[in-house]
Amino acid sequence: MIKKKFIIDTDPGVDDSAALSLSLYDDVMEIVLVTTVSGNLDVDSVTHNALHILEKFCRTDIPLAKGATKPLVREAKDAKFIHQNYGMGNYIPPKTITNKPIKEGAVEAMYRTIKKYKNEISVILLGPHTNLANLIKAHPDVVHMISHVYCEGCGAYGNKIEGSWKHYISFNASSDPEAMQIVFNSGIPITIVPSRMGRELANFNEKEVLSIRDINDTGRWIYEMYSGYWEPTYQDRRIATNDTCAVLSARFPKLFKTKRAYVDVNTTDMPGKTTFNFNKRGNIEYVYKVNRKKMHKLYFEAVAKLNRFKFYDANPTDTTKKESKAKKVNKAQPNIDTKKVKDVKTKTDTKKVKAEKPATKKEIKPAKKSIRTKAAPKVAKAKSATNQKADTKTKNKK
Ligand SMILES: [Ca+2]
Repeated sequence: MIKKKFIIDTDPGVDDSAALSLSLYDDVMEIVLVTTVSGNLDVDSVTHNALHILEKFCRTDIPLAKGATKPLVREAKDAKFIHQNYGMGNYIPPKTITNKPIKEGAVEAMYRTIKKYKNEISVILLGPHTNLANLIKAHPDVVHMISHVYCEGCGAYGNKIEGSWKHYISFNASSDPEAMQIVFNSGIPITIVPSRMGRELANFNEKEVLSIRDINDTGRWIYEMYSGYWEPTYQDRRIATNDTCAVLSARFPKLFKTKRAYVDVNTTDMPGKTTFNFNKRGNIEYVYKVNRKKMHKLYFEAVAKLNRFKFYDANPTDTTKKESKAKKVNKAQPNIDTKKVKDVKTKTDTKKVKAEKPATKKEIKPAKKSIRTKAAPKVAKAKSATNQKADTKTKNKK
């Protein structure tokens, strides 16, 4: 099967970490480059996290280039209040890793790679758009060489908070609106997965998160990250899957329904506010609907595929006991057992969840298709030491 080539630009980030890991052994996606950008944490921290993920999943063959240390014209801000101090929820990445970034910076590495695979590469932006904007500024010809851009953030209809509708300004948009404006006006075909998709239409509830934990060690790792990443402003416990949806929109476009638009990004009085002008000739595919059941099934299958990787010495779930009986596989040359993928239950096993010791509050801390057009005409996220802090900051942000 011929794979489609992708560059993933990211700032891990809980959701970024899950999204990146699920793309590493996909049958269709070939990740040719990972670039990092200042966003959820400073660029050194997110680079460390991304390198750790590639190392953990035996994909140090994928080059990683470090990108922008700050937005185009603004000071960098972070989202530790939801992604936690190390950016990976309740999971603490090791201090020491052996994987290293390449010497080239993100802009030059992207340009070289995109030129090498002219019109074959799609770029998935999971953080602020700084790197791609810098690339377009430095090498304007690149806009004719990129097949497609998939990104997460923004919203066309605002956000309902505490009973009233407010303009929705997502973290990625407000962090570097000038960069986002350059990308959206570039004429490159773009798919936008609005934040509402991951939060309200394709989110995981608490029971589903527990089911992810029980798939395998990778699921337990994702659970540990998620357990420090409950979405604020909602009364129930839910995990937003924004970045994962952005990757899935590239991998499984039929899962989502889109409509075309032009979009303008405010860079003055409400930085990051996006205004959509729905128009059949627009260069933006705005994602407004998802097949939630199928999306969750594909997610579970992708996690199950990563069952050769160990994050923990012991696993408390029955699932792991079964896995321990599985044949040992050389970690350096991971072998995907597709049979096992089929065996994995993709729906919540209610009996099993009930049979296990229920997670205590302490365990699950809430603390925490396209056309190329000419340039478009004019037309937040993540919990810290306490819930209160997170909620307050979030409200202030919105
Ligand atoms: Ca991100």
